[in-house]
Amino acid sequence: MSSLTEQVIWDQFAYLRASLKQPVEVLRAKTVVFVGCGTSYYLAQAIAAATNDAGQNAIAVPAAEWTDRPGSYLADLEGAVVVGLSRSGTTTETIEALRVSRELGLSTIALSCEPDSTILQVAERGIHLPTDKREGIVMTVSASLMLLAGLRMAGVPVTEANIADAERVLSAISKVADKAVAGRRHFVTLGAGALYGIANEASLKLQEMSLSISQAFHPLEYRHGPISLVDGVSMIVLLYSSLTQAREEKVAQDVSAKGAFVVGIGGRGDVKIDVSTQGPARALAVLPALQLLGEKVACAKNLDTETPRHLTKVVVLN
Ligand code: F1P
Repeated sequence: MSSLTEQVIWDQFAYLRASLKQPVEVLRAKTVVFVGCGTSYYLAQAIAAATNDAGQNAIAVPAAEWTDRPGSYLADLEGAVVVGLSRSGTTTETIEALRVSRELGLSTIALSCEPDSTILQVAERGIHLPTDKREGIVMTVSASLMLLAGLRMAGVPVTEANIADAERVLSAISKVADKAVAGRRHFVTLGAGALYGIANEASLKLQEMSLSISQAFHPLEYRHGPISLVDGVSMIVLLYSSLTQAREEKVAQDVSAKGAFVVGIGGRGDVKIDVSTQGPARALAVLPALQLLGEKVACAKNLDTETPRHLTKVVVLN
């Protein structure tokens, strides 16, 4: 019997397809600043990279950092548009980041999965993305929804084919997850470009859902020190990019030779999951599978992801 968390992961595609019908504006400004917390910040990283790929200057900043020191991330604030991502729409730091942005005279947009949430009221413009009410503390379907909307705002054409690809990748990883997870206690996720934010999100899922020590890096960075941790209990998830696949496959060979079990998503590994989506939309094609991987590691450790340790659905600071 699968958990409610797993059922929500499997059932997310109807929500993704429905969201394709929602109008979104393609962002055009001197610079687009995506802000968020936790999962929403990592989605911001992926969306910002996709936005740059589409020819529009963009950065991703943790919400509290943008509130406290915007100048450390963008020297010239003039003409910037700030996009706040928040499933709940009530995360204190993200609300503050938008409020500060308005005080600075910047345009603001909010993405949220809660109707009429605070963030949608604070921002000048907002997009509500209806989500599965069964979703628990750990973000799954809402993360995919905000990523999809953000990619479309970047000007990335997300299609039914990409959503169907995400379903296939999810199904494929469900068939090999138990083999990949067995006996593994050290987890690493690697991704480049827009996939680096997804690697961070996958790592956060492993931390939140399965209480695993997990790290995320750019693939070619891994040899520069962190590789020292690889041994026979390492599982390394490599999110391949078509552009750099050959060099990434050499990283897979290096870590495999040191004892790691490599989950190759879009390329070579001890298990290889095919991905047909190319370009920045690949971030969406692989995200649901990575959500399930977190759930599978949690199951292997007999952990209930409906009650993740120390976490609440929203972080509200007083
Ligand atoms: C942000 C967040 C989540 C985290 C946990 C607490 O929420 O930090 O990323 O997984 O659920 O809240 P939100 O601003 O997107 O609602």
